[in-house]
Amino acid sequence: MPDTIYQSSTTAPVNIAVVKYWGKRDPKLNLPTNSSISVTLSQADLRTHTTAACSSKFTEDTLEINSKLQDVSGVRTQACFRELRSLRSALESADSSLLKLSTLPLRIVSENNFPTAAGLASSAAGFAALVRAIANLYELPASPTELSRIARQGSGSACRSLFGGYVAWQMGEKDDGSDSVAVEVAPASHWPTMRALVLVASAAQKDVSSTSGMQTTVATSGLFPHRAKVVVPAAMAKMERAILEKDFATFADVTMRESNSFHSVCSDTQPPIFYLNSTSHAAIRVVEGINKVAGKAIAAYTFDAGPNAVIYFEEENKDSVAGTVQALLGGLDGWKGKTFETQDTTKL
Ligand code: 2P0
Repeated sequence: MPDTIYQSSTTAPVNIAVVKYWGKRDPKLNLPTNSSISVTLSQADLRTHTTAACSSKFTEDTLEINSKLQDVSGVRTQACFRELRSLRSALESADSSLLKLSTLPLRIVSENNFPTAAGLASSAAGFAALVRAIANLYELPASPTELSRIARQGSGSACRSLFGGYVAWQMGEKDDGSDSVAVEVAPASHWPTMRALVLVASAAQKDVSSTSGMQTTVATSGLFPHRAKVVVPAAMAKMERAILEKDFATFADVTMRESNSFHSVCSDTQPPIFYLNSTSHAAIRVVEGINKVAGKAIAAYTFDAGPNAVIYFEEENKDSVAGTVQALLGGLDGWKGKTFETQDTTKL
């Protein structure tokens, strides 16, 4: 049927790293200088919904995000389209009864259920949803880990959004990136009491993009090699164990040290990169205070490439953590807080 439109829809969640990805050893393939671990947030609150369609009626590949047409000529989007088409084309060559979908123009329509102004990075959920929507359209028999290899080329952190729960991105060793993929550490159901409070200090666009910031860090920071070779491998091992043992005190210790280590190499970059502001520092102080009063770590802050805080805690400590943070910081100008659950993507 020449005018038929074939389509498939999917969703992908937002993930927040607790062991941070910062540095590429190969910028073209998005191969990282170190492994990382993230926690996936509930899709009820934060997710990208994407429909991938193809038809001979379409004249060219298009991508629309939140109703705005995007440029698809960039190497990242092109890499994802090329890899997925090549997998479909291999299926078509092996089975001549299959429709030749790989030759048809693609139309991708993507929407976030959270405002871009929420200050949360959307590229991770965005590329993960794009890759899975096309893979579903093409009926590729690919596992989430196999798809993560493709999503990684769209945006590094996107490879972790192919899974729910607790996810590791293994940096890999090979030059072709075939072993730089995401794997599940544990499903969200393994530790279902984990909560994340997202505090928006500023919804403004960041000054220095992650892509250019991390490349300047790799090129200029004297602290960086120590972080990549010594600090992160130790943090990875500790964090995986903390997740498997549901040891919140260790989870919190590694999460906070990791955030501080990442922002330290940012400050050690030339010219220095400052993502945190005085409001972020206030959030750190409040979490330190909460943990001191509790006599143990019941809250853990982390910051990505911006001033917004994500504070992890367990449900039983909701009042002590979320309640205190809201009471102390909620009145500050521009601060907004919301608690999110963690969730398995596979359960949706
Ligand atoms: C992370 N971040 O692990 C770290 C922590 C920001 C700070 O992954 O160039 O948007 O597209 O591969 O994935 C942000 O970097 O960068 C990021 P690209 P990406 O979540």
